[in-house]
Amino acid sequence: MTEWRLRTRTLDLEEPRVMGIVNTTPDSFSDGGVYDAPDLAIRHGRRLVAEGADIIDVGGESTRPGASPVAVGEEIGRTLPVISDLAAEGIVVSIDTRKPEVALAALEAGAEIVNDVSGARQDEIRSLVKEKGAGLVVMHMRGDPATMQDNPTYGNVVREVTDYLAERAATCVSAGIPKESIVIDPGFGFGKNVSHNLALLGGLEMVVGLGYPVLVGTSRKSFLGRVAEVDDVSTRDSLTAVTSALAIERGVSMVRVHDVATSVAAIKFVMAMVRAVRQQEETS
Ligand code: HH2
Repeated sequence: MTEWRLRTRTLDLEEPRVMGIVNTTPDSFSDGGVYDAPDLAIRHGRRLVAEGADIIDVGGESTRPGASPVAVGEEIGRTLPVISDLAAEGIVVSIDTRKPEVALAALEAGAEIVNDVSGARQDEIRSLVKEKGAGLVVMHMRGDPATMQDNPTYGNVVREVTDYLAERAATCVSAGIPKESIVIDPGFGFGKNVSHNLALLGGLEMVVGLGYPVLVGTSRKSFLGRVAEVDDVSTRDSLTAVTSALAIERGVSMVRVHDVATSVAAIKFVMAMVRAVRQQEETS
């Protein structure tokens, strides 16, 4: 049985899980400024849980290319009221941050997971995740958000991302973080062009093969609209659901999405198909 060990509990990963996104930023690429008052963000988090989210990922700094950096105090001020409130209601909360100070404040306010898009490269992040017994998402990113989309190049993107995640996860385990606390994420859109993202989506089985649960976040990312040649939020949400379901079918454990209801429906559909295929195999 696959479980994700978090700060105060474990999450069963036998069934696919959905992480709902709550950005408390004024400038996130798809929902910046919509939930930047705590009461709006808290209400939105509750709504995503009602729609089927298992985890709420709270972020206070945009990672879109060219986003303005946010000071530690400001990031804590944006995220903490939302984290404390949702965690007090029993909701599993993760903090989307690259800053150890923000991660620490979030864990002390009730967050269970640190979602670090920089791959837990900093010693301080690894130490505090170990000390607090938190769950950790280790994501692949090329460079940093300011420069990551400046002509990213790979020989074999699937192999290179997989090798990077294997190396990062091993470093976390050497630092004393239990393997059961780690989830890996190929980082769609982080230092990848359209072809890289498509190759990664098709090649997810290699990432899954590392033996860590995998999280995938395609939600509303620009490659969806670019490939479909129709670019509005509703098309991006539909394609998020399609790519999330595809990822789950390829063995991914969890998806990170803005529009929870549509992805939950798509995942239900693909899981019904997976079960029907298994049943057919057992009876023939
Ligand atoms: N994508 C974004 C932010 N955090 N974390 C993980 N683990 N995986 C992702 O793919 C991922 C992430 C970017 O999306 P969003 O939060 O909507 O935008 P912004 O960074 O502009 O707030």
